[in-house]
Amino acid sequence: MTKKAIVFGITGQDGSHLADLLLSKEYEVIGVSRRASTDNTGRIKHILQNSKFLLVQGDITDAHSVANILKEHDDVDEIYNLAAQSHVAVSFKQPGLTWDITGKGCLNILQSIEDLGMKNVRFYQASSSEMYGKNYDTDREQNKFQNEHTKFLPQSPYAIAKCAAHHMTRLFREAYGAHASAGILFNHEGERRGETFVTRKITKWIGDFEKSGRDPEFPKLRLGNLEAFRDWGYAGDYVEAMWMMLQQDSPDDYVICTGETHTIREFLDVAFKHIGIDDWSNLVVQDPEFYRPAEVDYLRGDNTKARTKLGWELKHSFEDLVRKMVKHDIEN
Ligand code: NAP
Ligand code: F7E
Repeated sequence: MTKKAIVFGITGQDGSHLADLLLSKEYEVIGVSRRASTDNTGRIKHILQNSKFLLVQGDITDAHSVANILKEHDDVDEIYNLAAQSHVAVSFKQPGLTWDITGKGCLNILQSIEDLGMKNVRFYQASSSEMYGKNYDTDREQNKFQNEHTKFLPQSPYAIAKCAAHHMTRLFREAYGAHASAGILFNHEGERRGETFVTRKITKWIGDFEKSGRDPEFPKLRLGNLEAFRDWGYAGDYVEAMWMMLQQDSPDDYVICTGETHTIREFLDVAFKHIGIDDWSNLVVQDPEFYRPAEVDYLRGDNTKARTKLGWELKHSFEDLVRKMVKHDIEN
């Protein structure tokens, strides 16, 4: 029988990749997008005419809006909550909005599921490695890592809102028996990544610089802290893990990551090498505007549980990811 899924956050990076995956598995997909004064469907243009895809308008900060959508589609099998104000730096400037969307939005969906008695539906919450903030564990060789047992010590309004949503998901699982899982995803990137996240900001700049014919007058690339470590994977690989979590008999939480970590400086090295530049120091300016009031210095996940319990596999290496993004931004 055809399965049906609702995806909140359909217009985002992950929403668009997840929709592609679900449609390839013959799902009917109901994508929820909020009203915007300009077109926000750029990432899903290629599926708008698909007869198995339906775009509906809704906003997760509005409990009525969420309930109306769920009432109308109360026969769905799976609900994915990927909607968020997902930019960490923005969350320091707009903490209230971030709380309403990234924190309370999740509650609005979970409570609607419960109120409508949708006992058979499976729910996915997009949790984040940002929840670990300053914290990590260490292995026998004193290497730092985070896994499902590492305690959260969030460092931004975004991360605190994600912690609230994460615990709400766990609570609905324990209190009401909801089939509610959370993926604690480490940074994942790709050609569809928003242009103000650091990886895409770099690869987009390189693409534009190449298109300028390496014009010496081309404005320099302005970045903040280059020393933070991130565990970067490819978004297309990560949405498969989301789907796998909802195919399990029991709901649970899983860390999704590569297990490798690199600094922003290392990302710059690999990205610039791709266009034959070994020394990028005269092309990049460190600008205080892009430093955050509080930073997350080190993220490196341990994906053992996802690999062993879900059978999830990583398909793209760090080098593949950077190459793919640079190539895309040069060619498009
Ligand atoms: P993204 O590109 O920023 O997409 C966020 C989506 O949420 C967009 O579709 C956005 O719509 C939608 N949205 C924002 N506010 C909304 C509201 N009030 N009501 C309904 N929809 C709303 O984020 P992403 O990278 O795809 O990430 C997907 C999810 O995973 C997010 O929850 C993010 O916090 C989380 N996450 C991401 C990463 C990562 O590295 N990418 C890692 C861990 C967790 P508009 O297009 O209209 O703005
Ligand atoms: O920053 C540094 C910045 O904004 C990464 C979101 O998807 O992943 C993402 O959050 C690092 C930070 O991602 C610039 O200080 C330097 O140390 O690309 P980012 P993020 O904050 O790690 C997690 C897992 C999520 O859940 C989030 O939704 O790069 N950095 N210079 C900069 N960052 C930005 N954005 N811009 C700069 O110019």
